[in-house]
Amino acid sequence: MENQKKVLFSGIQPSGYLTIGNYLGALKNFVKLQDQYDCFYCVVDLHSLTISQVPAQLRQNTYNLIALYLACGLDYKKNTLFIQSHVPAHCELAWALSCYTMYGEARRMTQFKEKSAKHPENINVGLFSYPVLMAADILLYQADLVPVGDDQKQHLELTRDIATRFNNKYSPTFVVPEPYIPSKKDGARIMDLQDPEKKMSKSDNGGAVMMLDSPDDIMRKFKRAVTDSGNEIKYSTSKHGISNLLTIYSAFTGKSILECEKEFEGKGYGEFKIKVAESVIEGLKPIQAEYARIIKDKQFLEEVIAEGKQKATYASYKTLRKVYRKIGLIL
Ligand code: ATP
Ligand code: LTN
Repeated sequence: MENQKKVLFSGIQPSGYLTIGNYLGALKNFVKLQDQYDCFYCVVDLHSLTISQVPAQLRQNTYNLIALYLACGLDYKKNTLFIQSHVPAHCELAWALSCYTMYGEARRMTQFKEKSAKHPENINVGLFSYPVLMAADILLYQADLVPVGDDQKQHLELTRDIATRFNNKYSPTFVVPEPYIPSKKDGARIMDLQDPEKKMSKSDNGGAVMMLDSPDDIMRKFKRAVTDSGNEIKYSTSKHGISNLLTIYSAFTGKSILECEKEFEGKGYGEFKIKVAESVIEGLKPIQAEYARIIKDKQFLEEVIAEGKQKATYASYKTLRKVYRKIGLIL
């Protein structure tokens, strides 16, 4: 009998070391959801080509990300952990879907606008069609749920529009996926510690805290975090730095924002920052220890990758064949 569980798909780019934003916005939920869903967790290496990469580093980042998935507690037997470029169906479906995506829709994507502004020397066509490849990733596996950070919401909406358009033009083919985005206070968008109005990002890491940073580095980064000129530790839309630190503290300790505010009533920013750093150091400690063990075991990593490739290939071609048949290609 077929697996009755609903399907979950998500991906992270191997574009550098992961930040605690990637962890709280995405990875932490991957672990939480793995028992409930039939999960596909992908290392989206093809997406990372949209920004210039150093080949040797890209290869290393890809292994690192697989090891980090495992270190966070993702079970490779229960889930499918795999590398996007190992399954050609992603590119094949992306091409087909690009013919059902309007230029005007793609042009509206804020990530495209932001990344174009950040890399004016490399506004490539891949950067523009990035969301179509992302839609292909998700729709290939008939995913019901996609856990992502808030910055990916617009791409998920586009994916839903493409799926619905295709289903209406032919016949029901794709599951229309739902996003799973944590609430703002749970870490949907962790901000940069040096510029708390900007998203913390792994490829632009001025004020980013990395999951594999040493305790000393983590402490130093939090001590230098930008706050405001006030002295109250309160969550507020006008206090970007403090609100961000409260979100991080709340997510790492499991306490509500209200509890955190109470805990620091009458306390100074300096003391608060140290406590936040300590919670992050503690929270990352077991993951870092597991990571250090796994990354050395190349043979094991290769085994995980090979198994993922096989499982993902099988699942994806079922959908691709169905699509090709419906649009009139000869199989
Ligand atoms: P890049 O800087 O290379 O664009 P990134 O740090 O934005 O990378 P992605 O690989 O694009 O990371 O994203 C992986 C996942 O992490 C996505 O689900 C994304 O929404 C989430 N994410 C990224 N940054 C943050 C953040 N600052 N806060 C919460 N979630 C985040
Ligand atoms: N665009 C995503 C990465 C990504 C993704 C996906 C996430 C590529 N394909 C499919 C969820 C589902 C990002 O994190 N920037």
